[in-house]
Amino acid sequence: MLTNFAICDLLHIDYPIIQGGMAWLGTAELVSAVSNAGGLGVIGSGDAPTEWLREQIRQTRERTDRPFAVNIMMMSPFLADNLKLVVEEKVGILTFGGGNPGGYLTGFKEAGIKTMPVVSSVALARRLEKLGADVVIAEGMESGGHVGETTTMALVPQVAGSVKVPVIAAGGIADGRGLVAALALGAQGVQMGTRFICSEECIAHTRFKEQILQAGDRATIVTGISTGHPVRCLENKLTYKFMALEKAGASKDELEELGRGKLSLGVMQGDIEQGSLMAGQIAGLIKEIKPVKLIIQDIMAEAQQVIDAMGRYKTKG
Ligand code: TUI
Repeated sequence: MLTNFAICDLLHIDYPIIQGGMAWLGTAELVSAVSNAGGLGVIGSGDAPTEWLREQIRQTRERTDRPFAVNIMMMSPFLADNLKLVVEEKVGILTFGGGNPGGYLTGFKEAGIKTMPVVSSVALARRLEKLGADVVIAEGMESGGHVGETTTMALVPQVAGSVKVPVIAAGGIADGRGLVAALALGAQGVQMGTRFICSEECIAHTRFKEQILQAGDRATIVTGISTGHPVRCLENKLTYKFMALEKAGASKDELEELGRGKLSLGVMQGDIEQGSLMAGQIAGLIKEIKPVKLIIQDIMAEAQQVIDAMGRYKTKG
């Protein structure tokens, strides 16, 4: 069994596998399953109201004694109240997405909370390390949802070479090969979103999970580049409409209006044509819905096999 991951000692987890903090889907069901299986479950607060977040924290604590985290989405209309709540609730670990949490990191450090911002550039990784981030999650543009411009393959080694804190790789990872590749690039572990959507415990609508299982390598597309909020989703009627409007020079307001409420329509209500199906490029690799525990065990076992097989490249004699 692979061992000696510094990130596991830091976060008090068994395996260097973190669940992406997905809005709507990072609920107590998935979070507790990931944490109980030895990874780090992450509640995805998205743009949900603070009371929803309080309830998810409470339910997660009922279901697990293991460490878990909350993802703070920086564009949330409830940002200020969510930040207050996680301190009040003494949540031990936070991840951040969709914006720069730099101004808040010192405060969390003083409150004894570990912080793991998601970054898509070396510059931001460096800045946030200086401000006290305990870990940085380097997320490539293969990811689902809000994305940067650099691939995981190029971003992770550059971030790992630029900061002293542990780096977690995210974007395009769903199996043991991806974990080993991330380690080879200088990361200490991985964060995965799309792989965990196709778990038994994830509350996503079955039609959304099936769309991921049926996806090929070119199933996703990035829309919203003109609005400054590029988002990767499975291609469907909504993304075609969005692209057509963008091409026609629609205003930011019009495009934002088209996107409103579409994530829950897709991932919760299962409207696979008109809803937003945020998923990463690795969707094409995922062929089975499995229990979270098996997902994590299979990844760790495959990573071990891959590392053992690498021995054949050693020089003889
Ligand atoms: O944040 C994500 N993925 C996301 S956020 C999102 S938005 C949303 N979700 C649900 C409901 C409503 C809205 C969907 N998917 N990944 C982490 C990530 N963060 N990727 C890139 C960034 C990022 C972007 C800009 C981090 C920092 C940043 O700062 C800009 C600056 O100020 O330099």
